[in-house]
Amino acid sequence: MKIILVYPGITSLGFNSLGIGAEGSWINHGLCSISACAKLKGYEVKLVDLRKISGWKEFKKIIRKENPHVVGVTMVSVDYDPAIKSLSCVKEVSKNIITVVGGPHPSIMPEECAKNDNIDYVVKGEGEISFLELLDSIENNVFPKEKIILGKPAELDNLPFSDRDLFEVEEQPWWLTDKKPFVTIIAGRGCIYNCSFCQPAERMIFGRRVRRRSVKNVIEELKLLRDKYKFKSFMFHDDCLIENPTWVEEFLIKYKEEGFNQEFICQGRADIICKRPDLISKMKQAGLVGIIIGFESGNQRVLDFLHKRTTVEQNLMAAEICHNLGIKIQGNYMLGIPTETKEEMMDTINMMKKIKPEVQGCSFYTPSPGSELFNYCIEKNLLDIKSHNDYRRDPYRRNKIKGIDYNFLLKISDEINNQGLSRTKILLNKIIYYVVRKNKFTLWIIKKFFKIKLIRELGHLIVRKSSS
Ligand code: B12
Repeated sequence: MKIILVYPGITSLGFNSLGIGAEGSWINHGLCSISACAKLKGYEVKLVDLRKISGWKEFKKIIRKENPHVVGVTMVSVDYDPAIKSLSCVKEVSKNIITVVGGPHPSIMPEECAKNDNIDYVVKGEGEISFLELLDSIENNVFPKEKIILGKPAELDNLPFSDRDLFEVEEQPWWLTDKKPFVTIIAGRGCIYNCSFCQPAERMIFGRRVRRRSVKNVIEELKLLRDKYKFKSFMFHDDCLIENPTWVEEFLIKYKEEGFNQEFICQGRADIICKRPDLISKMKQAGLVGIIIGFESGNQRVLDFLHKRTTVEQNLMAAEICHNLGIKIQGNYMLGIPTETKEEMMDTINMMKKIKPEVQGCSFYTPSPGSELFNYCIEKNLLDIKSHNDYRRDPYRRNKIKGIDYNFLLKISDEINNQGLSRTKILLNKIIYYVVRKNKFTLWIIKKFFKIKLIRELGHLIVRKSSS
């Protein structure tokens, strides 16, 4: 039986964007994992990466040529529109192809997906076991009556490693390292924290119990990646790798024992860094070069409103610890949070000026389906999002939250985003936003003729100015 998986992540960069910066080159571990399981069971699996093709005409041509039995589409809320379009194209080619959706958005909003006639099945939650069971029954001509299928949580160490060959792309280094080859890895599922801008989305996907692979299992995958890709740097995709210091300490010992000295990056929290500077120092000795920290706000009332459970003092101290250890920081923070005043926003700007992260992760708060704060915005009638497309992080989309002065946000964020940039780079930034990203033809010329240099720069500048 032939299965086509679809990666629809073109909301920002569009078709023909494979290889452009991080966004054009990241792989999707959810698809890689279900692909590895399906291949292990003997199914033929191929990927259609929308970033690789020229448009819907080509998409339909591929589906027609491949003539799969099943098409499986992943989606986060931002990619809902291209994901749904791909499903209608599949059904236009043949109504007999069984379509299945899974991933964060279908896990959070299964009913919305189930209403769509072009979708036959919605997998809510983890896909490895349930998607395989569904494929087996389809192969035996048994079609489950229920459209929404509950995913069963997998025993992580029993899963095959991600099928990275599915994606025909070389992952590009995240901004905190430039060492190539670069790979990404994920050591666990879920997050123990309750930040209102994120949770309970992850519990809806992965269940209440946060799980982590054994150190042995992660090291085995890294050994394989070392043999196969000779990677020089890697990134842990986990929401907060350091939430389990015991695991990290065991990992560091084994990492060194197995002869690894490659650079790595992970996400962390200010409070843990302050509590365990010794751990961060050990991580640095093993290869940690950069850490992504969600500082979120420089105002304590706002931090408490977000249920972040950190303090402004911890934010400043954590940054100092990292700077002193020579670890680069990507400082993520948000502006335009519901209830936030202009003075409170300025507290954040002033905090970020003190923190001086190597990479500015400035976001204009975007309500994300599945989060407590999203529900709050609905309850209070604050949501100004008009279509799924508006969940994208394009800062020129200003209809996120009602009553926010987005011109003010742009002005104050520019103050730090442009800090340290030459006039030419600031100008380039403006050109990219006002012309290039609005004009597909210019983007095409850049992709075609300046592939390596400008595109890396383009990716970099996008991140420095993007909002969530
Ligand atoms: C790493 C990561 C990123 C990376 C890379 C993303 C990528 N494409 O690989 C970066 C930092 C760039 C990123 C960006 C964004 N991210 Co992000 N990210 C994550 C994170 C931390 C891990 C993703 C991961 O690899 N998970 C592990 C895999 C195994 O899980 P999975 O993908 O969910 O797949 C499983 C199931 O969902 C299911 N499944 C998935 N696909 C399919 C398909 C089928 C057919 C089936 C049957 C099953 C199935 O089976 C899989 C295996 O069990 C998650 C949180 C988390 N812990 O998962 C957030 C998360 C996915 N991100 C999120 C968001 C909001 C974003 C952004 C929109 C942020 C922004 N505004 O810029 C962008 C969107 C970019 C994009 N188009 O993908 C949200 C999505 C919520 C939502 N409502 O959709 C999450 C859930 C975090 C959160 N709780 O808010 N992200």
